[in-house]
This record gives sequence, C-alpha cells and structure tokens, in this order.
Amino acid sequence: MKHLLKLSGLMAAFSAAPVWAQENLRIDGLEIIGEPVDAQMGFQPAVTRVAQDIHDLDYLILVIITLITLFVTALILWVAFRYNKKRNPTAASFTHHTPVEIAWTIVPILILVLIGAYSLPILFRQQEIPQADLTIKATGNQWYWSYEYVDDGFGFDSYMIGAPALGGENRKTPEVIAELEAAGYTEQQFLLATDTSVVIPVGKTIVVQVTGSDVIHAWAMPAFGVKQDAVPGRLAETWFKAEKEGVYFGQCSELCGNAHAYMPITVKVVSEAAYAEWLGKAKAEYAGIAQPLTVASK
Ligand SMILES: [Cu+2]
Repeated sequence: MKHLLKLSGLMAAFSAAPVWAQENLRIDGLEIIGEPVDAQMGFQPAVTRVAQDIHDLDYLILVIITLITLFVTALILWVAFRYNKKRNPTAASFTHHTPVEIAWTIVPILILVLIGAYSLPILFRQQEIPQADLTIKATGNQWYWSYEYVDDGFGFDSYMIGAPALGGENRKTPEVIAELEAAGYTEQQFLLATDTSVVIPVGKTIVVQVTGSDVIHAWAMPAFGVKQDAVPGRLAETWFKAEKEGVYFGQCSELCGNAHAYMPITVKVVSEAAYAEWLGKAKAEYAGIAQPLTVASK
C-alpha cells in the first residue's frame, strides 16, 4: 500500500512538474560510458578490476571452447569421410581402447583445473568484501530502487524517468523526452536513466548492501562486473571500485513482476571534489525526508 501511494504520488508529480526537482543535484559534463550500444558484440567497458577479471576469464574460456569445438568438428569430419561405408566397408569390432579412454578422462580434468585456477581467485575477489570507503544500501522495491547513504544518514528513491512505462505502447512521450533532457540525458537513455542516481567518488571502494523489500530483485551494473540478488530478509554485500568517471547504467536482473523491465539503475562516478559538493547538496535535499528503512550509522 505504501508503495502504491508512493507510485501514485510519483505519477502526480510527473504530470504536475515535467522538470525534475532533482535539477540542482545534477552533475554535468559526465561521459555516458556504461550503456548498451547498437550492434555491440562484447561487454560494456570494464571500469573495475572485477569487471576486467570477468572479461579476461570470458576470453580464456572462449579460446578453450573454440579449440574444443574445432577439435571435435575435425574428429567428426575425419570419421565421416575416412570411415564411411564406401571407404571402410569392414568396420572394426573392438569396444575398448584403454589409452584413448585414459586420455579423454585426463585431458578434460586438466582443462577444468586450468579454468578453476583462473576462475576461483576471481570469484574470491568478488566475494571477499574489502574495507569500505563508502557504504550504500540498495533496497529493491516493486518497481524502483531505494538507496541509503548509511555513513551520512540520508536516503532517496530512484525511479526510471518515464516510469511506469507499462501498457505495451511506446511510452517515450514528448513529456518523458523533455524530462530525460532536463536531467541531462537523451531519448537514447529511455528505460535506463533514473530520476535520482547513485553518486560515488572515483577510485574509492564502495560496498553496496543489497536487500529487497517485497520480492527478489537483483542489483546489477555490467561495467562494474557486479550482480547481486536483493532477497527480502537478507542483507547481501557486493563491492566495486570504479576507476573512471562517467555515467553507468544497470538493470534489475531478477524477474520481479510486471514492471521488472522499468527499474533501471544509474550510477554517476565523479571526482572527489564533485562528490563532496553533491554530498553537501544531497544532505540538504534529503534531510527530513522520510527514510525508506531505518538508517544505521557507522
Ligand atoms: Cu526486477
């Protein structure tokens, strides 16, 4: 019910004020880096060590599976041509070949050990949460994200610009485009850009505590190599250290209901000075606003 009230309030706000109230918290001049592009073949650019690790692991495994596929295809072709009925009318009748059987057991084990030797350290690096410079709590709701800057005692909700975009029609109306532009985006970023964004300083370790308030959501940011389920009643942690200033887009990545596609995530990675300035304004802007959940201070 609380969410419905919030949603109806938000819709009223949209119709009443096309220019978003967040304008004074805008950070201009940031390059949009983390977004999908037309005809994209690979991943979004990696701006954290973890994301780079994931790309490297993907490349390693791509090489391995390509070699295996070529090898198996060559074997099939060799057998089909060399041992077909015309070229090899009398088929061999043996059923076992011990050296070959040992080889096809040992070689896959070695391949798996090789993959494990690369993937396990990467997995540990993702899962071992370092000391945080900044802790943010992200709560998934149907269908928006709430953020709490737990060190600084404020929080805010983050809705897609143009939400709710349900109904199967193109909801990229002129009003929504105007809102996107007022917030510093283009219509290309419809379905990705949010009214408020998570703002973080560049090169700092950010720990994100992730939970859900109603159903399971997932907080995912491709350019950071981060994807963490938001499970009601549980507090999960993930972390990243973004090395490049810019705007990055992510999506809820756990099917959470009919507006699942309309709860994107926008993160702005900014210089330390710009972050300090934003933090001052954000504290003033959000002071006194009812917090989505109790704020724990460190
Ligand atoms: Cu979802």
